[in-house]
Amino acid sequence: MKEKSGNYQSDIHNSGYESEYLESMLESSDLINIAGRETESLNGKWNFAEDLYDTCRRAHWFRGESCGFSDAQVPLDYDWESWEPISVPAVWNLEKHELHYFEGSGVYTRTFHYYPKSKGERLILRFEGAAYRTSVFLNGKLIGTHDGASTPFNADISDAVKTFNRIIVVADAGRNPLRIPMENTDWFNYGGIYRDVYLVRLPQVYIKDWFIRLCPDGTFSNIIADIDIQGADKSYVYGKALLEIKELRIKQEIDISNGKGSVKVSAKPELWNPENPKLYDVEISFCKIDEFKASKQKDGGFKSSDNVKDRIGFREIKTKGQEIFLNGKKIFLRGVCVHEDHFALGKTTNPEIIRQTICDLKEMNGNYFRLAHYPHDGRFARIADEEGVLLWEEVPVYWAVAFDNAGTYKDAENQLCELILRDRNRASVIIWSVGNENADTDSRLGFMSALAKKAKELDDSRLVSAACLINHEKLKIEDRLSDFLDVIGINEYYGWYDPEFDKLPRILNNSNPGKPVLVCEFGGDARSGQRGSVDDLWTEDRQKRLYEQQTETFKKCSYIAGTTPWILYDFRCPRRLNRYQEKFNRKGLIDADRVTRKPAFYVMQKFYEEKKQIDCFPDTDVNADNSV
Ligand code: GCB
Repeated sequence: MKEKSGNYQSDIHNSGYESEYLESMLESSDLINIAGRETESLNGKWNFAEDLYDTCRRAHWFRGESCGFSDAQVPLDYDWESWEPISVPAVWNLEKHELHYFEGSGVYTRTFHYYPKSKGERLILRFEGAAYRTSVFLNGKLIGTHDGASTPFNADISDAVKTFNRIIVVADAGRNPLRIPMENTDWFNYGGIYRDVYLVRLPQVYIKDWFIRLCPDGTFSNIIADIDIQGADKSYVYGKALLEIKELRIKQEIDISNGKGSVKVSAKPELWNPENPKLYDVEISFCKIDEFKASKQKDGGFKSSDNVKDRIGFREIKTKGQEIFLNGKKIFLRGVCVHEDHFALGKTTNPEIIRQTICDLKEMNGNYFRLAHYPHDGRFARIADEEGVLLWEEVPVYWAVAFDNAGTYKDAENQLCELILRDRNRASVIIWSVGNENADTDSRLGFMSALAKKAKELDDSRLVSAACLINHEKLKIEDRLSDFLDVIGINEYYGWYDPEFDKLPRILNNSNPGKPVLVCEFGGDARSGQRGSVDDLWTEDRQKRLYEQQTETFKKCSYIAGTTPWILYDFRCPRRLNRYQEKFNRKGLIDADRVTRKPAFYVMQKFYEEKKQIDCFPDTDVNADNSV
């Protein structure tokens, strides 16, 4: 603690001012599954100011909630109502030209009225995504701070809300070497509240979460449901939950004690798969133990105090030897990587964009996306469930994060948990990835193996992977993390960053991974419309040739179980400063306009057409012994 003098001014001489905001973090343990619940949107115009010196938090501006600028007795440096309106959700970088490279704190504020609809109801304030340290204030009080740009968070504001409310959100986009992601990435650092914000009303005791899936026992005949109930004091929540899946004639009572209940029910659901993305309507209701007897109804149901609805698909994903099996059938993952980056909207997206992205994948004969390098909007997995697309989802443990720092691990694990809790009821999601391109050091091994274990602990119905580096010295697929992964992901850029393409077939022949391998990245840059010979860098011709070489090589390798070239669309990237790139990574198979196909797109289309034929007539069953 620094010595303070008599004329110390705490709003100025306060370099450690941020710590008070980090005392109440909004974390995965607070996350409420709000799928299928009624929401009240807080999207729209908010007042906004770029607060380069973080004065709102430094000088506690948020405390002056009630007095407007005009009735203040002392001069104020802020003036909520006169601040320029800005859209929520949106990245500020594309809202105003001056904010294109702004990486400081943006202060957002708006008001709302609240009238309770039922006695004792709880009110939840939910953010689907804000970048990348966000402090939320309501009526002059700190509600909490969230770290991470791409996962949802919520706060129970029941005790702070009034009839007329002012909400203030400070979204700090400043890159930081100790956080996830760290300060150096190969994508654009968009800032702001860029995903939906809303209010959700809940009863006093409510269904906090549910995890409903096919039991991964190879029989396709059992469904497991875990239910989590939250009350004022979780440990005293006792009662009954009811799980109903009408189409499967399931109506199953579940005992809830200490806020938790689990059940395994036998059922023969039609299995979800890309050709037949069958989803079932699932309903869960809850009744407290002291109200249970009186609430019993003749049809076996009961009058519930809370209920939720979801649409869930049932499928099994497994590996055996060096192959991946979906519902017992061998599958080749015909994929492509995609960033959320959109030319006009940045990281903000909408259902039309997501559906168009899926159409582009299907045009390429694909069935699978690697959603790189951070959790994409939650609607992606929902729409993929409907459209029959498989997904790899990832947390931004990207490159050289501070693997030996305990706080960095906590941040990574929290984001992983938030992602898994958000999406583990989505059949489309088959792989959790714990990171990308991290050098094989001891501290990285400890950090990422712990993440892999955490993913398994939260979810036994999916595969765990990471996009690893190849051992370039030994020319071999070799990474100590592989022992903790179900599937080994590799990134390789032979023919591009390393011009000696022949190393790739040597590496593949030289390796015996013993597990399925996904080529998570390969490719090269081509400026759309740039022509030349196959030797000319940055041309479509060179990129096409590279894709031909790569796909021909993959065809000869038995343990490659899927591929995701880098990348579907060109994307903004401030590190890319040559005349062809002009601040874009140009490795897209489609231009940043999301329309213009480059010739390499059709090379992938042809490769996947061939792979699709094999998938249509599979000769391999998970029960057969296919070990190599
Ligand atoms: C990689 C990274 C990816 C980059 C890509 C590139 O290995 O995983 O984020 O954008 O290479 O274009 O260099």
